[in-house]
Amino acid sequence: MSNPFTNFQGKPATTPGVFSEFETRLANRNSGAILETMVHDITPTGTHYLLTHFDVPIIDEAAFELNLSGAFDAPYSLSLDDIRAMPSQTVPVTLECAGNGRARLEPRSFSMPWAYEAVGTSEWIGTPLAPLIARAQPRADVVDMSFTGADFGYDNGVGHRFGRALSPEQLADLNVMLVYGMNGTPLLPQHGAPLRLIVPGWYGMASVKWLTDIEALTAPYQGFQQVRTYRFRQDADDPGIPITKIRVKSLMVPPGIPDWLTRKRMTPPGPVEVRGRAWAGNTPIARVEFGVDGVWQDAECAPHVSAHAWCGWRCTWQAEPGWHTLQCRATDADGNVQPIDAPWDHSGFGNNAAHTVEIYVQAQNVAPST
Ligand SMILES: Nc1nc2c(c(=O)[nH]1)N[C@H]1C(S)=C(S)[C@@H](COP(=O)(O)O)O[C@H]1N2
Ligand SMILES: [Mo]
Repeated sequence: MSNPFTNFQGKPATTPGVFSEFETRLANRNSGAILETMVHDITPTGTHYLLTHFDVPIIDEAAFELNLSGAFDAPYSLSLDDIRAMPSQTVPVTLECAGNGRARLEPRSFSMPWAYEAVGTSEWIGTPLAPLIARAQPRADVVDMSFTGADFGYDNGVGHRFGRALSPEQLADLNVMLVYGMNGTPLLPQHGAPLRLIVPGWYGMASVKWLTDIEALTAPYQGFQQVRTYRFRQDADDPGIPITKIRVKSLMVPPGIPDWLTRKRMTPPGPVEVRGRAWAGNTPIARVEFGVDGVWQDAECAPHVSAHAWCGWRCTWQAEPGWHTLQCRATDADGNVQPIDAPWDHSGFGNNAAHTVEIYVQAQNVAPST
């Protein structure tokens, strides 16, 4: 099918060097977390990262319907009031965008240029999905359940509504929720209001926002966001491996005070308490290490905020004068260790390389001045 975005030649597969205007405009739309708020177990709502491919759809809540259709014996629709009247649960879940860290690959994929900030933890308020699916009575030959959002746009010349699917086995394995609230308040438009999916433990693309349709399919789902992207690939022709669970990762709250432009840091010498977060999908974190110029020490980990959310960590660094490179890396209970160097990926997905912060330890007292 022909459209104005077919055969768009302006997008290189990967690119080195400076960021383009396209990338910086995407970065303005899709804000990232403010790392210093990671002192909180729950990310303040206004600083939860955003990733919206197309436009935020404006949805009339009174007219809203969630439709369950396809290979169900008892398909039906629900209003928002119906969904809000169902048993509600509030679950802290850490969400991370699969593209987090993309900007730090060289050459990088030409897309949303995340460095470290596409992660956050919210208390999602909603109802478990499984009973709603069971009530519709999926037929025995269902192989995929698709979840489609109200947002429509083009990517690589293909017009589509944002959609994803999960197999019956994946649905049985994951505590998927239908969500209408976040941190004690109604879901904000940019986070998927009035209704979204939350798929705990998986990268964010699975958590479809502005959800309006659930369809039971007897053939594998072929939606663009499932088949054409969100796959680990080595090059453009690689069929790739579907992206699922969030890889083990940690971040630190950058210590000291920043330089406006470079975000490099400065701190006086002596003991510095360094804090951060670590997560690995639904797998517990077994260990977090903090490194100074390549010398590592174990950090102390707090309990996970929930089975689906990050844990806090802290350690004391004896800061000595001069420039230093600070890093952190986590190990999960399955023995997966966060790498120091970024794992290459054609689309910049799944970069869980160690977080690196440059800091100068200054002996004399630096008084605030204007
Ligand atoms: N309908 C729809 N759902 C979507 C997206 C989207 O663009 N459209 N983006 C996905 C991606 S890639 C991520 S990382 C998460 C981000 O959720 P947030 O913006 O609430 O942080 O939403 C997912 N769900
Ligand atoms: Mo994402």
